[in-house]
Amino acid sequence: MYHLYYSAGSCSMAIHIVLREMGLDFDLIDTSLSAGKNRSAEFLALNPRGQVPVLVEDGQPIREGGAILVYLLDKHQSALLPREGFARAQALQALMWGNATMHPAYSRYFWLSRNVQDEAQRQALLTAAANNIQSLWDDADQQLAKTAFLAGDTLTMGDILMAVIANWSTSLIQPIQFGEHVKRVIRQVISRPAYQKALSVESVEYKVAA
Ligand SMILES: N[C@@H](CCC(=O)N[C@@H](CS)C(=O)NCC(=O)O)C(=O)O
Repeated sequence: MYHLYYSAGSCSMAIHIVLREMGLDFDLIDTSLSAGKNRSAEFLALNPRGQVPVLVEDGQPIREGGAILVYLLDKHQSALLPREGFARAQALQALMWGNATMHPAYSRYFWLSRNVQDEAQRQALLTAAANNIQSLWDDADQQLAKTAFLAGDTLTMGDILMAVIANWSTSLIQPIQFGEHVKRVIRQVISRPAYQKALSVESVEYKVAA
């Protein structure tokens, strides 16, 4: 049995969805960031950075969303991450694009919004960070104009992570314009039963790109 430390709607939701996609036995431990539950002594013992997700298996914590996803998808032989060859490289590229390019672009924005006090400087920095996020979505749309999904013909983990991250866009200083191809994939991803169940269990409303 797996134990997932999560905060509703955050990057941990990608792990939640995948656990459901694979029909695995798990429980969820509410580590709400807004309620400060990620600063509890119990959670900091699992992740001193105070960040979700953390997956615990047999008493052992695994941190870093990208690592958790690859571990689970490999261990349970999910089609969301092909086993070998170029198909695996493409799927890993899509997953890491979400985890190591798109997610940090949003993290940068949220960090600036919390830490820059001077109003003029804050507006300028948030605008620059939002423009950077927009350019990443434009890249994704260009890719998805050429292929059905981020990694090619079939849906992989990267598409699910992309949909989770897209839903963080409502609180930005300027609205993100999602291209038609990105919206097409997001619609397919969020209509999956595992995604819908995760939204409902976490009480998260999907607000963008419909
Ligand atoms: N590199 C980490 C980043 C995790 C991360 O940024 N998690 C966010 C939620 S999406 C978080 O817990 N933020 C709270 C904080 O940084 O204090 C990963 O991919 O797991």
